This record gives sequence, C-alpha cells and structure tokens, in this order.
Amino acid sequence: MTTTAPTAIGLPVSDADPFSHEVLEDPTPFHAQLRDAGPVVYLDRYDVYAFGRHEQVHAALVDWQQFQSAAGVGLSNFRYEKPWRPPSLVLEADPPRHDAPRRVLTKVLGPRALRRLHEQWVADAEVLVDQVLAAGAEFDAVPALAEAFPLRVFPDAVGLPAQGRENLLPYGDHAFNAFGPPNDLVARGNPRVAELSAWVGAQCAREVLAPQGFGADIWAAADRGDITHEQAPLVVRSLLTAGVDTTVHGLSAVLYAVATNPDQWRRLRAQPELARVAFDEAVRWESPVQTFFRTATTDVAVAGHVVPEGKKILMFLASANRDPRRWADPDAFDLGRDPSGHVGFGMGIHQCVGQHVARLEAEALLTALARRVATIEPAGPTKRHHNNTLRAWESIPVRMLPA
Ligand code: OW7
Repeated sequence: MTTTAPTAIGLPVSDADPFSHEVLEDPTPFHAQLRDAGPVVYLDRYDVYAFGRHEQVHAALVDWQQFQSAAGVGLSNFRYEKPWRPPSLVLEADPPRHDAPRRVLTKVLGPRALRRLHEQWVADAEVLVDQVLAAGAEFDAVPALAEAFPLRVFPDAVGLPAQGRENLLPYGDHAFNAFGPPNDLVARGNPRVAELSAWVGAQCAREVLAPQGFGADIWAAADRGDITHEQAPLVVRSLLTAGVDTTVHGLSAVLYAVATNPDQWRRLRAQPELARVAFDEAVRWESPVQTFFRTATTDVAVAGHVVPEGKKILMFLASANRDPRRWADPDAFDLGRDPSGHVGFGMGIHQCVGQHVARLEAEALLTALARRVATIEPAGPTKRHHNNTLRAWESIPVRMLPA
C-alpha cells in the first residue's frame, strides 16, 4: 500500500487495491497498514472511505441512519447505477422497508425453528464423518466436509428440489464477487449470471418448494400478512444467496484452524461443548465475509474527518476482527478467549439473520469430528479461492487419525 502523507485536511490517502489478487491471497498485511494509517483512509482508486479499526467499523454498523444499506452494500452505488439483480429486501434496504422481511426471517431461522432440525443434523453429521473417514485418513476437507455438510442439510431444510443444487455455490460466489469492483472475478462469473439467476428465481416459487421448510415458512408468513406475496420470492432468494457459500467458508475456516492449531483441537476434543466457541472464534479469526460497504446519508464526522454525503464507506470486518486495539493476541486462534463482539456476522439491525443456522451446522459437524477423530494434521499445500468479499479455501488437504 502506498500511503501518501495526510492531505491538507489530514486524511490519509491510499492507492491500494483491496480487491487485487495479491491482497485477496493474503489480506493480513494490508489490514495492518490500513489500521495504522488512521481511523479513516481515503482509497482514491475507488473514491471510497475505508474503516479498518474495530471502533469505526462497529460504530458504522450500528448507525444505519447515517450509514445506509439501500444504496447497496457493495461498491456500486444504486443511486447512480442499476443493480445486477433486484435489490435484496433485507440486506440492501433500510428501515422501515427492511423491517417486515427481517422479522419474517428472524422467526423462520430462529432458535425455535432450529430445535426441530438439531437432532437430524447431528445424525447427518455423524453419517457424513463416518463415510469420509471410512474412505481413508487423507482427504481434502473443503469438498469432503465444508461443502458436503451444508449441501447435505441446508437445501433440504429450505425445501429445494434435488435438481440443480449444484448451482447454489456458483450463484453465491458470483453474488459475493458482485459486491466488489467489476474486476476479472466478476467478468469470469458474468457468462453464467442469466442462467444461474433464472434457476435461483425459479426455486423461490411456492409450487417449487417443499410443503415444509424455510421456504414454505416464508410463504406462510405472506399468507398471514407479515410480508406481501410479492415479497416472498425475494425473501426466499436471500436464503439461497447468503446461506450456502458463507457456511461453507465458515466451516472451512474452523477446519483449517483446528488442523493448524493441534493444541486447540485437543482442547475441543476434551470439551466438545466448546464447538460453538470454536466456530465463533474461527469467524472472528478468518472473517468469511471480509467486507461490506455502506453509503453516507449526510456529511458524517468520523474521528475528526468528514465522510461526504453520498460517498461509499468500505468496512473491513476482517481487519476489525484482528485489531490489536480491541483484541489481545488477535492473530491467535484461541478457544480460551471470548470472541463475542467480533463483527464477522456484522452488528446492529443487519447482523446475520442466519447465524443460528450456521452455528448449528458447525456444532453438529465439529461434535461429530470431536467424538471420532484424535488428531488432525495438514497433509499437503493448501490453496485459497479468491472472491471479492469472501475469504475462502479451495483446498485444505488433511490427515485425520481416528480416536
Ligand atoms: C441477500 C452475509 C451476507 C447476504 C449476502 C448476499 C445476499 C443477501 C444477504 O448476507 O440476498 O439478502
């Protein structure tokens, strides 16, 4: 990062590209430079204001009045640019329009609804782990576990038909790329956008969804008048966009964390009730969702600077989650710390509405592994998957020795 001296008004300026392959491969040094440059840094390449410290990221996330989402939570400003798809009714909306769809999702994905799934998902995780271990001690944890488990349980829970489920990961990958600039990652996804969007759109219809599941629950909420029937398909679409890649990369993160921190795996084996802490700590440590943007609704004063009305703000969730001003030994994956207060699921009114689903998936998978696996070791070179928004693994070769 080339950071010029603070300008006349004292605002640090950087010409860095947070969406370059170099930064996506290893964003950690860039995040440190950004935090050290100041509480607000102007990224002149994109004409956006960047927050890398926990204090400013947290403050922006909880201030939806001054930092709006309705102009889009990617680089594209919906005031001036047509979105690539109809905006999400929750993610890309502000109160009051945001609130009814959000309330519906809160209930559909809430702890009460998940109690019915708990037993089944624990059994599914045990079957999957037994199958994988029976096939050999060495395997790639990304396809074998991190992708396989969510794809085994989540589409069924939504009530999707079996056909076409292979479209879920490519659609999500593109949607998360589309929050970034129109770079090569977006260009590579573009040829399939029409086909994937058509498939996702078709799955949101009431007749296509199973009579029981999250999808049917959303349509039932429309029947009750909690949202309109016109809104129901887009609310289902939120599940299909945000519910698969995020959990895959969250599970990859915790699997990589325990594979490279054998002391923490021993701790988890001794106390499997730490599974949820392990997952939250992995979400802090890796931040599967790295960044989101907001748009200033007015001239906003931030740490002695002014973010002008209408400008985009790039919030580095991943950087906030390793800010040494907030966390002791931030780069350590440590089951002994309290990771609450991390912003990996966001914060405030938009905080991840699916986090209980994600935590249940992680708890089921980690508990099944803790009961069966004595040691987890890296078994070859890992490979990153680059995405403009997601921190992802393509491959994590591991060796798991049974207990
Ligand atoms: C949606 C954590 C990301 C998202 C991401 C992408 C799409 C949506 C939500 O949350 O469609 O509502």
